[in-house]
Amino acid sequence: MSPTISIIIPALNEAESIGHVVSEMPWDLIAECIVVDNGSTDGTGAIAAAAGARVISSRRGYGAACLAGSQAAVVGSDILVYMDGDGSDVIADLPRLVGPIASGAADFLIGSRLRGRREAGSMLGSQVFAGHMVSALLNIFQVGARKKVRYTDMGPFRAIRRASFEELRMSELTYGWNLEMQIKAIKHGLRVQEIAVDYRRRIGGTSKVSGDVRASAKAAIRIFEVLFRVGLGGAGRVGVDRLGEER
Ligand SMILES: Nc1nc2c(ncn2[C@@H]2O[C@H](COP(=O)(O)OP(=O)(O)O)[C@@H](O)[C@H]2O)c(=O)[nH]1
Ligand SMILES: [Mg+2]
Repeated sequence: MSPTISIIIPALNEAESIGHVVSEMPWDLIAECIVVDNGSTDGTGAIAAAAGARVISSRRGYGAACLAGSQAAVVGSDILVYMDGDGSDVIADLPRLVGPIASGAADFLIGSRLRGRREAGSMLGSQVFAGHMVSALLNIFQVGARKKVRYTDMGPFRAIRRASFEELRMSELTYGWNLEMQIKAIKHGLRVQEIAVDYRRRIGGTSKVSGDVRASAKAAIRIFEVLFRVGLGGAGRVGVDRLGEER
């Protein structure tokens, strides 16, 4: 029996791309496409709905949007898939991303843009560097572990078994969300696989993170914070004090 898949797309002011992203959905493979819009001022939500998505809203923040989308997934959905709303991720990679979960071979699949083909200008040098640095640090955290998980990226296009997702008790509401999931996946002993995915430049609009020096610095700080806080143990209280404001 084929699994039930929910696609979750956080989208903030992505009017130029969201219609295209939603209309490209392989509807025969998925149960639903949830677009989480928390404060767009450009009609992103209406465009997404017209293209066939279920649109919901959430608190502000990338992680908050991902969490709200996960909680809104239909009852009976087995696999949660996350991707961005700016057209950078390539939906043709979906079957490779969910296949190992569907077959029972893995619990969490992450698409690595570093292993895949990247359109020129789609990722900044600093993002590539951050991926390498985080993976090096996570290797150090895993010294002595019997089976190591090797990540090369913190990419947004990823799939997780819903039961495993619930076990992780995700709570980071900012851009640290992706890394929190990766670290907790290691800590909970999930069967993790990384596959190569392609990555394109955003279709239009502006980046909320990598295109802006201040936002990038904030995201980098969040990522380090998550790396040390979740990586070194205190996973229980993650995020409670940062509801609301941050991305
Ligand atoms: N709902 C929601 N989506 C967000 C927020 N911040 C970013 N996003 C979305 O998250 C995705 C990644 O953001 P993007 O600006 O492309 O980051 P970059 O790819 O790292 O430059 C895009 O689909 C954004 O629209 C937010 O605060 N709320
Ligand atoms: Mg982007």
